[in-house]
Amino acid sequence: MVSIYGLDMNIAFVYMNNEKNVGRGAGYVAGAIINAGYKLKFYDTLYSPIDTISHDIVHEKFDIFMISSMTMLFPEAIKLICMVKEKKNIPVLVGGVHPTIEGRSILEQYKQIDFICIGEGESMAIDFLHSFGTDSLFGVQNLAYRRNGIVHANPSRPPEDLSKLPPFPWEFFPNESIVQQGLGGFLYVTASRGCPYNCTYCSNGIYLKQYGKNYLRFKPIVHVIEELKFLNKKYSPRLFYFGDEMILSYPEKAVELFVTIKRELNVPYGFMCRVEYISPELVDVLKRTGCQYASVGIECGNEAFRLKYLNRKMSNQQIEYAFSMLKKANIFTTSFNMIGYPFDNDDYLTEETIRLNKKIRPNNMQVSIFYPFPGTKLYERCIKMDLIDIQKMKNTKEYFSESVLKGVSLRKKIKEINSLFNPHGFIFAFEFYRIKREFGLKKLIYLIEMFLRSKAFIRKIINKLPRSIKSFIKLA
Ligand code: B12
Ligand code: SF4
Repeated sequence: MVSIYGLDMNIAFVYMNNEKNVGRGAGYVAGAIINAGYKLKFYDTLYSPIDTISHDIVHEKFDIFMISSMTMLFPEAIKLICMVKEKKNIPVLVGGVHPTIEGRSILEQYKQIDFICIGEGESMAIDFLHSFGTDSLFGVQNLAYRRNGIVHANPSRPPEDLSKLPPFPWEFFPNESIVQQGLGGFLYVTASRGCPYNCTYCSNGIYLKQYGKNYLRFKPIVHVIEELKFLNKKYSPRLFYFGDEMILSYPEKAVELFVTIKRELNVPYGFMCRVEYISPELVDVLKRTGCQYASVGIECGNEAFRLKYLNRKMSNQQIEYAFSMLKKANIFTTSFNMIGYPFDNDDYLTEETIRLNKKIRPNNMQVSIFYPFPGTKLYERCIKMDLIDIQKMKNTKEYFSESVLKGVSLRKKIKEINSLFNPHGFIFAFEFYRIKREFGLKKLIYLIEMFLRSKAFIRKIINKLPRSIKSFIKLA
């Protein structure tokens, strides 16, 4: 079935972005649309200001305007949609985590938005385009829409079959977004989708609610390896970083993947995970297969709080054990921590988090500030207790510099903690780790000693030279 407009439709696709990074969700949906034969122009707001995009959409021949947004960038997305709609009546379809959570209320609130994708969008977008302009459009699964002023939300479709996804369109993103120089050459990849947990501050629970356990899927390993080979050849990253929500929730698949990476590519890799998955057996595999990096969520140093308010059932002992195993295996560790919880009036929890980190001594500590994401349990609590400063929330695009809770300011505190744990920044810590790994600690100390000695030796010789030569050297 193809719409009355055929494959001739021109789509403007905007990825709301504020970080040098690749938009996985936006990329997959845009890639699926191109793969189905439609014409699409991809915009990344990190590189194209929204007034340029709006000008393009108004003046170029586009038939549909699609946009992908998370919560923090949604006010900016609305601004762009309004700018376009003021001048051109083009149908607007919005997708992403935020529209998935707030679908109906967005359609009720913003008349400029015509359609919302609730949940995953690859097949939905194709069905949408195929049936555009016909009545069957209103039967497309995962679609919410307004008709005669009334908002409707269609039933959900099953989660995407990851073995059928078209290749990811890396060419939509500039090299500097693909290879993370700020992380010393990491390249984010994914092998799975979904996470079985339901932490009270995380949006993952929304997908779990929509799809149930079927949301957890692993890509065919051969597809992942093909992609890694392509990326390795084209971008030569220094490390492949699996940004999957919880790659280790498929232990056998993950182990098979790591073993295949070692056999077929022999490149360093890393991942995000929870301490529950770190066992001596797993660490042994990680060690043998070239794992160099693991970021592990702690979130708060107080065990009782973690359990009661964050729904994270892990003990401090488990955390200490997991970090000690990873460190013994010579894997660089980052701990993920959050400060500024709604109930932390006197920084008591923050102090406990600092204390736990001092004990486990990760190579790097990442600290973010609690942000109440709509649809999460902690957001509901904050709303009930009237804790959120709505204006601050509207102006906040990331969660590393300030709290959005009323009367709370954490600018100073977060700087203080970062300088306590990361005095020289991530790159320094990771490069130091790499050199140490390459040469061993003894050789590294020897090299530093040699370097310092040779510097002193050269200085001695220079001091003995006539003044005219010395000043020439200085100038050079
Ligand atoms: C990997 C990851 C990252 C990576 C890459 C993110 C990216 N841009 O894709 C990095 C590290 C860069 C990152 C950064 C951030 N992230 Co992040 N990240 C994730 C993580 C772990 C997985 C995301 C993912 O790949 N999902 C799989 C894809 C396929 O799903 P998806 O993105 O939702 O896309 C599907 C649908 O939404 C839909 N869709 C999406 N767009 C469109 C558009 C149209 C037109 C249609 C039809 C459909 C559609 O189809 C897609 C494919 O099926 C999630 C956790 C989670 N549970 O999702 C958090 C998560 C998405 N991140 C989150 C946040 C807050 C951020 C940051 C803002 C953090 C910060 N720096 O302050 C930044 C923002 C980056 C940016 N875009 O500007 C939050 C978002 C919460 C929310 N309600 O908005 C999440 C949910 C985690 C959480 N805290 O709850 N993140
Ligand atoms: S474990 Fe991580 S991805 Fe899973 S629900 Fe908790 S915070 Fe979200």
